[in-house]
Amino acid sequence: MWLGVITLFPDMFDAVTREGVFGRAVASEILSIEFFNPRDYTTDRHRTVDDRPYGGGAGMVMKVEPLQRAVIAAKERAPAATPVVLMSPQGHTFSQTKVSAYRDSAGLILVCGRYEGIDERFINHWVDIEWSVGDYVLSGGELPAMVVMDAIARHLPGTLGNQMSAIDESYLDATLDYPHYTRPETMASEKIPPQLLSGDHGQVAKYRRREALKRTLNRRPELLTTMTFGDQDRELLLEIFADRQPD
Ligand code: 4H3
Repeated sequence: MWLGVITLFPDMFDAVTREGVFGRAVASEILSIEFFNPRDYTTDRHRTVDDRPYGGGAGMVMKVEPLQRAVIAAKERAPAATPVVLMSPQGHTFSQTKVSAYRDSAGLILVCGRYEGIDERFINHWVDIEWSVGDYVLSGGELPAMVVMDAIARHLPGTLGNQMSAIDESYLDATLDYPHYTRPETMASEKIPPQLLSGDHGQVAKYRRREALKRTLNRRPELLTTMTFGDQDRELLLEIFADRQPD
């Protein structure tokens, strides 16, 4: 996948493009990432990328032209029909379903805003999709862009060592993840759930599904309304309700 990032602070991305799953994906060319800094596309001596807002008010607004030239440059490098995504508190909530929808795309252009915001005419003319990583305002779109990049990169074929660990995640069907354990077997007298030591894969899968359903019911019950349940799930939910205790 090809990623183009429009940002005033490309150096912010060094750590995530060098380290971990994302770094390995870049190193093994599963992913390529290019940066386009609007300041490099200014034409005035002061390399101006922002200006005062019409209508007054505090702060500055990002100008159209430098962003526009940066996006045009990115589109020249991007695969055909690569969507332009703006990271914004006004966007649609980014979610695992969005990851699944875009992980097979040939490319994405991510626009990272700064200041009070971006001139609306740039958004109307150039932005295809607006995504929000949550209902809060950050000083820039860079951290949200890194969140999107990581979520998508880990689902690209070959990025995660054991591909199953991405697919196995119960998030694929909106339930929260089950608890995880590793050695030592006993810590502060808290033992490992015996089902996980049984060596019986069916038992393990059933234990994990029950815990995922119980945790989702206790913490994010609204996620269950988006799901359809098979026979085993219905059975597990009845067991959960029967011995319901606070999580
Ligand atoms: C995205 C961007 C939060 C999110 C963002 C999010 C800076 C957008 C500036 C940048 C505007 C403030 N904050 N929740 N901040 O995904 O350009 O509005």
